[in-house]
This record gives sequence, structure tokens and C-alpha cells, in this order.
Amino acid sequence: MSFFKKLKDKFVKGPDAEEEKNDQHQEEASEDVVEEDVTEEDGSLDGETEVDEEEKVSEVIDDFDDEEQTSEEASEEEIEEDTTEDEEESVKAEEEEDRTSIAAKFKMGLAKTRNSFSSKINDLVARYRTVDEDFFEELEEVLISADVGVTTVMEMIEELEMEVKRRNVQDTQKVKEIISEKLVEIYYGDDEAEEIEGLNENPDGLTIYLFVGVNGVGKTTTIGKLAHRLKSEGKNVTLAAGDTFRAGAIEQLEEWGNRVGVNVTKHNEGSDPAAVIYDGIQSAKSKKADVLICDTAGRLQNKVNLMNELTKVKRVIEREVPGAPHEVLLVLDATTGQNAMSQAKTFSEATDVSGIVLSKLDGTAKGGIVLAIRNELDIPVKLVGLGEKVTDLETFDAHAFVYGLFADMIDEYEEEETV
Ligand SMILES: Nc1nc2c(ncn2[C@@H]2O[C@H](COP(=O)(O)OP(=O)(O)O)[C@@H](O)[C@H]2O)c(=O)[nH]1
Ligand SMILES: [Mg+2]
Repeated sequence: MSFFKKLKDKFVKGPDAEEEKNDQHQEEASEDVVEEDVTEEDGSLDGETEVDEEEKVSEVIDDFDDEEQTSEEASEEEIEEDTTEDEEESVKAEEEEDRTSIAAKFKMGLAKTRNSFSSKINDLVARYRTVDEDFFEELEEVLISADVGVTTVMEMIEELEMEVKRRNVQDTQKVKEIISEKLVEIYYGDDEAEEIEGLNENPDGLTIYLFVGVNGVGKTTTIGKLAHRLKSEGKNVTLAAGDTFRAGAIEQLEEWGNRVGVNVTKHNEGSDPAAVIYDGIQSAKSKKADVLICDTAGRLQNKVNLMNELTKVKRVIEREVPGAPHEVLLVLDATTGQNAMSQAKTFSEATDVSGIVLSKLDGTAKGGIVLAIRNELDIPVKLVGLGEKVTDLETFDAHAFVYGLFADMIDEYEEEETV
């Protein structure tokens, strides 16, 4: 199956999906009959052998809508029998809704990157009729300009060239799709999606997340967003104001705590961060909290200081809760481009970073930094900030990310397909 088609099936609802949903109740009756029709008429849907049953059904329903709805009454008796099927359908529909809303968020958050990236790719594809060396050279520049990172781009181009040869692709249009597929492949490398996506949790007791990163990257904001998300999942969340260095940092976290409705442990400005975190852990334990999220100050100016401070904080956490911290999340500001890479290197030396939070992806046209970070530092991107609102935080998903990058093309592709 084509990769664009795969992403489309996963993330994009058909243009009639809303209507379809509204009509669903009235239509349920006819659907069963239609389903039967489909199996009988399989052969008539030529060239669509890989389309799954469900899609055929909806296609047939569309056709069916245009004509008269004769079989509606005839099927009335058949409804009763498949309540379980209906239940399954509704679970499926819910899952689909989640996926499409995640995709919509990535699409919106990556608008700047996509606009710049797809217009460059489209322009490139329009100028080259065949896939040759010059084409790849220009493509290389486009990828580098999206901050994908030189090493990753080289690897990517090499694989693309091989793939294009292997599949004997002549058409530059087709290359767009292969690029999207390779981006996902390069992102995952040898790892399975489940291994590297999502946050690690403590299965029996308090989960602790430690946030690190330089000033202004979005630590406190991300903590607020994450607290909100975990709380809405039914978890008991509490925060510790470990940035005792920057003026106003404690108040800022408190504000988030109030907004989201979670408790914040704090000391005075200038006090020992490790002591705040220690108190935060005691408070979390006494409240039987599920998750404690720790804010810290990011004083990159003095690496020795930073290292000492983080080591001390981490030691306290490790001592108080065996197995903790369950994630050390380094927040990087996507708008700072390659500078984010050097921050990642410094922090990795100071502490064991387990995952990256890439904030402000919405504010950059260079979202390719995700790939550079993952590929060149071998640290997975766990969360992405796609805006300033409390709900603008998403678990990173490479497929949704690539969908966000190529959404216009994928939507276009859909139109071509259905014509
Ligand atoms: N557009 C956008 N702004 C963000 C995002 N995350 C954080 N910010 C903004 O970045 C600024 C600094 O964030 P803050 O959480 O104080 O950074 P900290 O110093 O690392 O704690 C604030 O104005 C935030 O609103 C994001 O995902 N998108
Ligand atoms: Mg802060």
C-alpha cells in the first residue's frame, strides 16, 4: 500500500465523514444490507484490492446515497442481531476520532514547517522531470534548511537514492511519498514505536518526572500542560518548584498549579533545589500522589554548577523513591535550531536525559530538528509543544509528525484517489 494512503487511512477522515456520522443512526439499517452488497460486488470495485472492507462500505454508501435508498426498509429486521458489532464499531470510531484529533494538532502545530517545506519540495518536484543527481542535491539543501541536520540528511539521501533505484522510480512526484516514508523509518531506526514513545511510569507507586533545560525553553509551561493532561486522565498530580534561581519562577509554577488545580511544593527564592524536591517527594507520598513533576533551573553558564545541582537533585530522588526519576526530560526550544543540539549535548553530559520535550514547534519553520535530535543524539522525543495553550502538548508520534509535514500532499492525494 502506498505510504500516503496509509497515513491518510490512519489520520484523515473522508470529506463526508461528518455527514456520515450524523446520518449513521438512520443509516445503520441500510448499512448491513450494503455490507452484503459489497461482498457480492467485490469484483466491481476494480483496482482497489487493498482497500479494507470498511472503506468499501463507506464508498458504497456514498454511491448509494446519491441514488435512491430503496433497501432501507428491507433491512429493518436485520439490525437487532448485531449489537456487539455496533459496540465494536463505536470503540473503533472513538479511536479514530483520537487519531484524527492528534493529526489535526500536528497539522496545525507544524503549519510553518509544512508551508516552507512543502512549497520547497513541490517547487523542486515541479522543476525536475526525472529523479537524478541534481535532484537529490537540491533535495539535500531543502532538508538541511528544515534543520534535519547534516548527518541525518546524508543518511536520508543515501537511503532515498537506494530506494528510488530499487523501486525504479522515475517520477519525481512519487519521490515525495518515499521521502515521507523514509523520515518515519529514520526516526524509529531499529527501535519499536512502543519502546520509545510515551512516558515511562512507575507501576507500583509514585512516578517522578524531572524537567531540565536552559531558561526560557518552556519547562514550566510544559509542566503545567503535562499536569493538566495527567490530571484529566484521573491521576493525582503534584509539582515541586525546583527553579529557585530565577526571579518569579516559583510564582510562575504556582500559577500553573492554581490554573490546573494541583498542589505545588515551594521554598523561598535562592534556597537549595534539592531540598525543595525532597519536600515535594514527602508531600507527594503523604498525599498518595500518582505523579510528582519537578521543575529545575537551567544555569548553562556554569556547567560544573549545573552538573553538581542536577546530580544532587537526582540523588535525592533516587534515594527517596527507588527506580525514580522515571523520566529526565530535557526541554529544548525548537525555534533555536542547531543551538538546541548543543544544549542537548551539554545536558546529556550533566545528567542521564531519558527523553526530549521539543517545545514551540508551532513557532518554527524548521521542525526537522526532531529528526536530528533523535538520530544524532539517540534520545527519543517524548513530547512536543505545539502552542501556548494548556492543551497544546502532544505525545510525539512519528507518523503524526510526518502527516503534519505532508498534510497538504496527503489531502491532495486523497482527492486524486477518489476521482
Ligand atoms: N508558541 C509556544 N510557546 C511556548 C511553548 N512552550 C512554552 N512557550 C512559551 O515560552 C516562554 C517560556 O516558557 P517557560 O515555561 O517560562 O520556560 P522555562 O524558563 O524553561 O520554564 C513562555 O512565554 C511560554 O508561553 C510552545 O509549545 N509554543
Ligand atoms: Mg521556568
